[in-house]
Amino acid sequence: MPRSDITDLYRIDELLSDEEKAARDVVAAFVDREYLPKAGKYFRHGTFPLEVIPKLAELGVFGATLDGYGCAGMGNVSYGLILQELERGDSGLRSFASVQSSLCMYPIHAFGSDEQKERFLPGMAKGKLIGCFGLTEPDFGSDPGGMRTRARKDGDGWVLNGSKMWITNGSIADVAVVWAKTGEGGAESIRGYLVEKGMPGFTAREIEGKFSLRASFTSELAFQDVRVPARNVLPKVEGLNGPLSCLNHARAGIAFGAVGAAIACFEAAREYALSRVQFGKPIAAFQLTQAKLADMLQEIVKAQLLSLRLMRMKDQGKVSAAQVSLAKRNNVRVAMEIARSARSILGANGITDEYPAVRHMLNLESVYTYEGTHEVHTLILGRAITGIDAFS
Ligand code: TGC
Ligand code: FAD
Repeated sequence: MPRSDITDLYRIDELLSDEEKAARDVVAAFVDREYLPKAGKYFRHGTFPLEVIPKLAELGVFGATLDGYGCAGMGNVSYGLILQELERGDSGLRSFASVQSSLCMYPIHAFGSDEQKERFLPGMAKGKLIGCFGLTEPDFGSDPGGMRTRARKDGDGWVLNGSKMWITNGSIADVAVVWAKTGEGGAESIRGYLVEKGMPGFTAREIEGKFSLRASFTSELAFQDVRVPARNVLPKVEGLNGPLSCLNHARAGIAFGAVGAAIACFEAAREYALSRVQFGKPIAAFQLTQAKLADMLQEIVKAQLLSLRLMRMKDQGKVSAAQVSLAKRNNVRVAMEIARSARSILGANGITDEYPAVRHMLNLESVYTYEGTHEVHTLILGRAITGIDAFS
């Protein structure tokens, strides 16, 4: 849906092609019609509605930017706008799409054999096969190069041992892209393995007790002597740059997605401020409320322009990791601030799931941490600015 005149103050709409607007609008209509009416319930009950998966597939959401194999072959701006609309629904909904598309289909498409692409991608595009991405481990989050998961060559295939933590879609996935070291040495030996549901020794367990991304599966994966055949090893990638290049793709989408959460919070706060009367006036008439709304809109416009420029550069194939980091870092932080500010405008009502602000506020805590924490992106930028690595 085109944004209201006030939310789209800088007429971003005029910078989009008809194709980009169409990609956005069908997903926006789907989210309005099918997700938002139940978003609070999904969050409250900690459930992800699996029934949305085939519907999203029909809209061309999965692997949207990939060519062939039943994927839509859209540009990155269209993909970003789709993620924006999904995250306007809920970060859990956007996470599902990000992981399926950017973190599972993308590495298979970029680094897989022809046979692997034929085997997995068409089913994933249709939402019939679900994927996940296992990089983080219990003891290695920001520093994935230290991972302990090991793959040992055994005859024709490999034997995998180790564990992965905080894996989105892990317990429902048919295929997991698992990153493991092949030797005892450094990150240069990291390779990607396609571990399939049901392989003996592979288990996935849901992580309980989350107060964030409740409408999303987040799992721990364990590998005990899992035999992975040679045909399930990604042949075209070795080293930490493999998983990190998938993250470039996903992080750019997250930068765009976070704008959707911010828009949802801003629109809810504005509507409430206009109708809620205190001291004989709508609270929107108070200067302090107007200042909050003005700050929100200003940051939304800036974040939208940043995301759009990022994706246009990505379409031209010339985006750098530092550019991606700046957008992820900025947009997620401002979305968090906007969610918090919207929550305050909503007063006591703002703490319930009748309104979206507190749900987005809690979800964005995860988004701030995953795909590189805010601090990691600060250090990536710091390294780009100074040439000095301050990670260790
Ligand atoms: P460093 O020495 O910097 O790099 C090692 C190798 O990787 C290359 N590289 C990249 N390649 C592609 N894209 C990037 N962004 C890259 N950054 C680095 C680099 O050139 C080098 O290649 P080579 O060939 O010279 O060996 O590695 P480091 O160990 O110092 O670590 C760098 C650091 C900290 C930036 C990196 O490890 C990092 O990004 N850490 C954060 C980990 C992270 O983001 N994990 C995310 C897990 S997935 C997830 O959260 C999904 S949430 C999904 C959802 O629900 O939406
Ligand atoms: P740590 O790395 O232990 O960091 C803890 C704190 O220390 C952070 O504030 C961090 O910024 C700070 N810190 C660390 N190093 C430095 C430094 N050098 N300088 C300054 N500060 C530093 N991972 C996957 O592989 N696949 C997934 O699908 C996935 N989905 C996720 C879903 C959810 C809901 C969540 C919450 C996480 C998910 N993750 C996933 C994991 C996520 O990528 C990690 O949580 C993230 O990389 C941070 O790792 P950590 O939690 O171990 O924190």
